[in-house]
Amino acid sequence: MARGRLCAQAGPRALRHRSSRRTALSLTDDLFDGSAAEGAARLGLTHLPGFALPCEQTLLADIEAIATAAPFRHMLTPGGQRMSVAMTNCGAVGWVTDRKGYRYDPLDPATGRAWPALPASFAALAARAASLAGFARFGPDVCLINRYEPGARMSLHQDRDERDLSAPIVSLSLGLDATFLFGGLKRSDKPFRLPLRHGDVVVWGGATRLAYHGVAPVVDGCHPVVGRMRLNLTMRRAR
Ligand code: MD3
Ligand code: FE
Repeated sequence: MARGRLCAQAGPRALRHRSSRRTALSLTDDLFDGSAAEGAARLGLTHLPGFALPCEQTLLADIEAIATAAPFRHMLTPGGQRMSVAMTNCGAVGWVTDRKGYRYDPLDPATGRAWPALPASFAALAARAASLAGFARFGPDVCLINRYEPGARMSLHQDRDERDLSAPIVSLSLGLDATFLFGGLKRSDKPFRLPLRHGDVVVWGGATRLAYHGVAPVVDGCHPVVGRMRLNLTMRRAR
């Protein structure tokens, strides 16, 4: 993944960056003027800015090990379009798409092997975030890892390939900033724009689980720790 090497000013800037970020817990404060709890209740999402910063190095090392065993690749949509986001997975099954459709597959089609195990660091972070959001005992069994290079985007879609839609999804953003597009239950509902930054964690569940969502094209830049990319982890219960 060439962390840091892509960035001229890696080391010292990384530390300044870390210490300048909020690390305190704050719920959905980028979205709402009113009480954060009220916003979360209305939309069914809990935004935890900077929640993952204390484990940034462990998470990045774990992602690097996963990408060595199961390389990032640009999958094809069922319609034959190459996705601009590169993906890999870890856990019991992995989310894949090709001409045959979307599905969870116990084997990585690129290697024919099982996906790497879900690291303890991912599962622990997801469980802690979910519990703060009111989902007790959430234990993810899969994690999709999305890699956005500048210009990469994800168009509005619903996630409905998981068996139990009552389980939340925990997402973690690392690297370049992104604008998350958060729509309603119809594709035509005008989306909210939620800025997501390095270290942010969002818990999505309940009313929002079937909302349309996407990511605006990632603006070029160089993150001092992660380099010229955005990484997003989505931890889910798939089976
Ligand atoms: C809200 N990924 O992989 S993560 C995806 O930033 C995906 O890479 C985005 O959408 C990303 O499917 C967003 C946050 C997320 C994931 C699933 C959701 C938000 C969601 C499902 C329902 C509502
Ligand atoms: Fe999604």
